[in-house]
Amino acid sequence: ATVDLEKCFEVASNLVSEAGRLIARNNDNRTEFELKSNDIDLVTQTDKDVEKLIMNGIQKAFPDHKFIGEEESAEGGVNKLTEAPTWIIDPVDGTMNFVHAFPHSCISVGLKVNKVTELGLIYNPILEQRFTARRGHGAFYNGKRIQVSGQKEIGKSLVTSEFGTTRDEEKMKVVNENFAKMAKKVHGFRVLGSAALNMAMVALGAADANYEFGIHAWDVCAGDLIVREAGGVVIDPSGGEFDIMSRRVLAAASPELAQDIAKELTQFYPLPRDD
Ligand code: LIP
Repeated sequence: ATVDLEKCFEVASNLVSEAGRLIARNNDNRTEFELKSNDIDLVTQTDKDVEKLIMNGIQKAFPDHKFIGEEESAEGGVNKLTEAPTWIIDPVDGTMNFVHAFPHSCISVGLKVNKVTELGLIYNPILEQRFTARRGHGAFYNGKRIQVSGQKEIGKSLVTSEFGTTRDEEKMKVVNENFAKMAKKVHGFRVLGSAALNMAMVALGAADANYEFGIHAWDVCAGDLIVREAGGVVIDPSGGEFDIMSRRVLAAASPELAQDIAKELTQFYPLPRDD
């Protein structure tokens, strides 16, 4: 069956707006959280409520579509990506920020059909920042077309990354090593607490690159398309092809910058993969 992408985008757009209102309403119980894999990997009732809202809404409109969702996966859901239309959802990316009222969290929704990402939405309901893209139709910020900076030189670049959601010693060693390397090379370095919004900042031209080891498919599915539709590149941090299930990502404003950063980075291969 053919997929009505126009309708998919409209349904997702409305659901993301509704989810944004839910996040605003849940501001009162924001600080109540549970732990997932460890003491800095958090989940709130809002994460669960938003995921349910979006999944139920999509299921109603498209009963045969499949899902890969952050909270569903935490409860033992299956992550196998097939050819079927599959929605990849992070209900609240930047949960730590949300819990602390640091106004930099978002809902991230991507749709893959035949394993190709067709649409992506990233919405920060607190600052009302909405990033969207449809494959072949460009990337938009609050309805206005956006473009990456095009920056090629690492020394002139503002780069983002994250500490991640684990204190695993081996992982932290690599994170710190890379932070130190970047500090010596880049113009500026930022850690803002949301993998999806980091990608959105590259698409917007506000950051020149973002890399992270340990991300999940739902953190970067929408961001990958939005960056590419804004004229940027998304690759594996080793310099090879991006693999959405590998838990590794490097987005940049130009292929030259992407390869330069890849060469600098100490590599880390998180286990297990998402699939
Ligand atoms: C997290 C991001 C965090 C990043 C992690 C993870 P969550 O998402 O916001 O900045 O380092 O890789 O993806 O758990 O808040 O949805």
